[in-house]
This record gives sequence, C-alpha cells and structure tokens, in this order.
Amino acid sequence: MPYTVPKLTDFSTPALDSAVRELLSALEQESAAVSSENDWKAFRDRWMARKSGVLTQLNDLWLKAAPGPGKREVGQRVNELRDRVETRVLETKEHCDTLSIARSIVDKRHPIIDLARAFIEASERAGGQTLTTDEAFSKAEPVDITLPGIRRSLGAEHPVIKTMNEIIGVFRNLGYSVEEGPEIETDYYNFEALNFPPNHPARDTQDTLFIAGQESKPLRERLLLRTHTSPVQIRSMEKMKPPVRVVCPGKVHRNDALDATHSPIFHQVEGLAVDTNITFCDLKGTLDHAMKALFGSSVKTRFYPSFFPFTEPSADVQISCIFCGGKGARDGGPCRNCKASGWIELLGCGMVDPNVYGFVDYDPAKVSGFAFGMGVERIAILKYGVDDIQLFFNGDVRFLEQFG
Ligand code: 2NL
Repeated sequence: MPYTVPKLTDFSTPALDSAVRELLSALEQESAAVSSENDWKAFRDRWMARKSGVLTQLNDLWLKAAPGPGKREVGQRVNELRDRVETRVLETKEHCDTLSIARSIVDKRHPIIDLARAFIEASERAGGQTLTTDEAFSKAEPVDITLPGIRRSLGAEHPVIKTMNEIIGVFRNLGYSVEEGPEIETDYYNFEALNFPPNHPARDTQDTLFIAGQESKPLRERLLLRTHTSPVQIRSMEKMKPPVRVVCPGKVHRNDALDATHSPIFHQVEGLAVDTNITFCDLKGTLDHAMKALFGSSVKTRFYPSFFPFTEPSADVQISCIFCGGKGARDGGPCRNCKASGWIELLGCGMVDPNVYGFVDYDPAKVSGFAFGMGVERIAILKYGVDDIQLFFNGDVRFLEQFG
C-alpha cells in the first residue's frame, strides 16, 4: 500500500512522533525504489508538487488542523520534514544521475569508449608506425560529437582565495592597485632591502626555506621561498615613483611545524602607501576603515606598540572581539576567543623605515609612507569560525563546499 498522509486528530507529542516516523520510513522506501530519471520525476512530484504533493498535504492535514496551542510544535515538525524531504529528493537525483553514467559506461555506450576504440583502430591502421595522440585522432573514424558529454559538478572559490579577494576589494575601493611577484625570491628582496640586519634570526634556516646548494653565491643572491610578500612592494617601488598605493596578495612559506594555527604555506596581503606627508594618522584611518569593512562597522581598532625591521614606529593592530562584542565575557563566562581581554590581534603595520627608501632610490627627506601586513588564513578563521587551519589545505570537499 502506498503511503498516504493521515488526517491527524491526536496532536500529542507521542502521536506526532509516530506519524513523523511513518512518513520518514515511506520517504526512505520510495527513494530506494527510484532507478531512472522518470522514476525520480514521479518521486519528486509525489512529495513536492505544489498542488497535492505530500508536503502540501502536511500543511493542510496537520498544520491547519492543529488546535491553537499545538500549532507551534506541529509547525516545527512540518518544517523539519520539509527540509528532510527536499534533501532526500536532491540526494536521490544525484544518485540517479551517477547510476545513469555508470550504466552507460558499463553498456559501452559512453563517448570515452568510442574515443579509445578510435585511437586503437587508427594505431593499428598506421601499421607499426608510432603516432602522436593528435595524429591518431585525426586519422581515426569521426566520433559522434552529438553524444552527451560527462557533466562535471560546478566548483567554487576556495575560502582562502575568497577572503583574499575580499581584502583586496576593500583596498581597491580606496584606490590601491594590486601587484604580484615571484614566490622564489633572493635574500636581497626578502631581507636585505627590508632592513633586516645580516644576522637577524629570521634569516636562519629555522624560519626560512632556502634552496639547497647555493653556498658559493654571495648571500644577497641566494634563492629562498619568500617568507612574506614585502619583496613585491620593494619591486613595486623600484618600478614606480611616488605616489604609490599598492596591495600585494600571495602565498608565502615558513619553516614552521603544522598545528591548528600554523601552516608552512599560508597567504598574506601586504599594503604600502608612499607619498608626501603621509602620517601615522593616515595609517590608523586606513586600517580602521579596512577592519570595519571586513568585520562590520561596529568593530573598534586599537594600535599597540610592536617591532618590525622595516617599519619605525611599528604597531600591532587589534580589533574589538567579534565574538563577545569587546566585552571579554560571553554566555556568563570569560570569552575564549579573546582570552577575556575583549581584543583580538590581527595584523602588523608601521611607518616605512627611512632605511628602506635608501634601497629603492626614494628620498626619505621628501616622502613618507606606511605599510601593513596581514595573514589571510587568520582572517578567514575568524570570519568563518574555523577551528583548524589545516582544513583549508586538506582538500576535503565536505569542508570546502560549505563556502560555495
Ligand atoms: C605582519 C606584519 C607587516 C609590512 C608588513 C612592509 C613592506 C615594505 C616596507 C615596510 Cl616594502 N613594511 N610591510 C610592514 C609592517 C608589518 O606585516 O604581521 N604580517 C602578517
């Protein structure tokens, strides 16, 4: 007997439980019986047709019939059932499609099999001569190109790239241009021109991945995997005279062990503004605006003294905690995201050290500027509430498709 939606008279919780159970069991049984596109269409219409599908009947026979005080619970049940039915119908379609491709392969009707057969025949006709793939196919019997192809499911932007584009967009709107540069850099662009002293610990293989076997070269020419995108900004200053406004997004490398918050490969967006009379006020206003654009207009920023070799003065930028609203407490306990401080550290910045201008032929007496750098994964982790950086790189589609 096919399932019919019963007219409910008893709206108690146990009676609803039992009615829901019966409906779901019918859903599973009917889904399992679907084995062709036509079956699926009938299945979909039976459950979802606007006029007399099961979902519509649930509205009439359960929800509308429920007495006033019980309406809320029945409404919730019907909503849950609608979600379940819609999901099941989609899942059944996917299964049905895959089944149909699999059948056509097994039945040897699939175009890839014709192509393979044509290749083998052409190779045999060539009589021992070796053929390139192109030659073999051009000599082959024509393939019926009207046969349906293999449909691939649509991809989506990776969450890290999505976040990176969002950050870039904020600065583009402020008139910044986007510059990219090589991931394999020289010691000169990655360190020397950025005012790192020769024996700075960051130059050690502890933190930096060097290309092997370059001991005979002078230090400044040795190749390494860039540890930040600052070299792109040095290259930009070599190319352009002030005024300069650039953002430099890209992949960077550190010799770090991986854990929930570290990855040896990650992404950065750095920015640079050089002009006459650029002040720390411009830096504060720009980054305060950028943080509001990225995290919402109610976030506050604060600038904390810090140190980078290439900026003086330098600061770490903290934003008011987006989880507890800066209060330091949430759900009656201390906020774990900001360690109860109400602030989260997000990026580094500062006024470009005059020594850096010496390397790119800018006159530090005439120009001034600010620079900043931020980790893209760190921002994505906060924006999307991700608890492990490795999820970005494992390639698990179940994680990635949530950002589609
Ligand atoms: C951080 C800090 C920063 C810069 C990057 C920069 C570039 C040039 C000159 C001066 Cl060419 N500065 N970049 C400045 C301050 C901080 O990054 O924590 N990044 C994740």
